[in-house]
Amino acid sequence: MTTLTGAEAVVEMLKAHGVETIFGLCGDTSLPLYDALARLPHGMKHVLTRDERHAAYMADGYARVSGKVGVCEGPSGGGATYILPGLVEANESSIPVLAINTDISVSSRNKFTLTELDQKSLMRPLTKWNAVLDRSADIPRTFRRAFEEMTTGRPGAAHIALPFDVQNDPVDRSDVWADPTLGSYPSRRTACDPLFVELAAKLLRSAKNPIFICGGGVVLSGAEAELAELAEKLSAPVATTISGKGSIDERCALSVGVVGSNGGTAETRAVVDAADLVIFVGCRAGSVTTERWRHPAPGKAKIIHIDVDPAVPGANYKVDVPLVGDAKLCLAALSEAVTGVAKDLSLVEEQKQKKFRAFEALAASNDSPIKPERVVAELQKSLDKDSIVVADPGTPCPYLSAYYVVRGAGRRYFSNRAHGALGYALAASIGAHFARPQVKTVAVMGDGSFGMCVGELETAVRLKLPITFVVISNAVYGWIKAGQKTGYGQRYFSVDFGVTDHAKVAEAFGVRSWRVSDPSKLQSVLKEALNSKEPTLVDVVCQPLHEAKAPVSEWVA
Ligand SMILES: Cc1ncc(C[n+]2csc(CCOP(=O)(O)OP(=O)(O)O)c2C)c(N)n1
Repeated sequence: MTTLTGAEAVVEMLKAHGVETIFGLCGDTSLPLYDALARLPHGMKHVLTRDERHAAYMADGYARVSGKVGVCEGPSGGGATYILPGLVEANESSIPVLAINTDISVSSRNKFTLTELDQKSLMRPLTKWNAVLDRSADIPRTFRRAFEEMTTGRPGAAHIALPFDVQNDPVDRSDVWADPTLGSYPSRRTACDPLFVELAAKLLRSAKNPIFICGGGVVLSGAEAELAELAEKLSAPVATTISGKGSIDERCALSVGVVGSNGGTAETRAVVDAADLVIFVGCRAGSVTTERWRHPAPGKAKIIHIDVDPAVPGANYKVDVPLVGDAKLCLAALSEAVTGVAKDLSLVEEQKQKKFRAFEALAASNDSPIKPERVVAELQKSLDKDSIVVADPGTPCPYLSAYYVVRGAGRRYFSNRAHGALGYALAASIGAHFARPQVKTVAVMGDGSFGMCVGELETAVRLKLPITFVVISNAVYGWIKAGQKTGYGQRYFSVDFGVTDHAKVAEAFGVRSWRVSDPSKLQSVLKEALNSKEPTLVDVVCQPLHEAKAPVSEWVA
């Protein structure tokens, strides 16, 4: 029997699943794995990161944009606890990310060994599937299972703990094989029951004002064309969640934009409220999208709910017809079952005009500090339609979600909407760049986020990545201060922090940087930054959220 070491088998299994890029950070327990990566002619790129959290965020951004599994790795102990935030965001956002943490030897367990940690228990609630390897012979089937779990059904994250001695023990080479189709998602599409398709078609035929509310599932499934065909047939408006941005070209007459309490506006809410039938597609109908399950109002509209996860339809709304299956297949089946009708779309047009009139008035303001609307408008003008924008929570996510118009369908804009942890966008934009290096990638973050991710500027500089970072600088955890303003009688408490010149910080890392406080300079600075072939950062001195006109209709927790 020809054998490989366990570490060599891991490298071969990743390669066999079509992995091209691995994001990670070294450690004592990872030495055999790194040595295998150094010795074997695998052709995969290893991106050294400065923190495992960011390795996972990079893998997440990479997976969202590439349509492939994102892979990250780190060592035992702190490497596992630090990789965890990225893994849980990916899992809850239905993004296939595989995290590998190396571990202490099986033979060293239960001896107070440095970095010993129960990785199985730690990762279980945070992932779709996880395993701790106890012997090298299990490596091939464990990796096959992980890829299958990540890319079938509802996509999600997987975790494998890889002990030091397991990396050195033998694996039979003949067992090292994979089905490479499991390296992309969705790898296996499941069709919906034709009986339910007919029931749904009946509702669609009788509805006066149907509306689609699309979550992340449409882009994950690659169902944009099927959605457009069905919506056009029905003359039905298409609203999205933040993760659903990209389901439809937002310049199109049917597009309503983002709804909900983070990126929705009174105008988008009015369109939802007018519906007598809501078709949720790949959308969990969670608290933000539905403004705490009030829009749509329960019982007011009939509900068709399409989701690949059978647990989703019926979780939050009484569903008239559940359609369990892949979004692309479900929408295509519905399209077959209905005939075209023309409907009046004037409400959508009127509300959109109203929303953008209010936005443009603020975006035209020459006030300093610069209004968030101005930043969005200048980015919209400067970026070409294929650019990718990644937004952090705080000011960036609601304002960009509401007013940045995605031109074209597919992944062009995303944010970490499962847990909304600050400090995601910078690393996720690095992952996005590796997935689609031919387009411009931009990360927009608050200064709270900047403080949580700044170390990865070194990664961007070392790898000469032509990404532009935009910092919304206001020296405050603005979103929370705005909450204290509207909900707690302006009793501001422990939300303000000191002013930092982020351009100077970035410059010290070797990033070409600008600090802009004059709105009339923003356009020319952005142009220069965006045209650069190296990492650039624009620090924008911005109006804090509690003083701005928020796009959200209400602050809700
Ligand atoms: C890791 C993490 N901790 C706390 C929060 C809660 N939180 C949500 S928004 C926000 C303020 C964001 O501040 P900043 O990044 O400066 O952006 P701003 O709101 O000022 O635009 C905070 C603290 C969070 N989302 N993530």
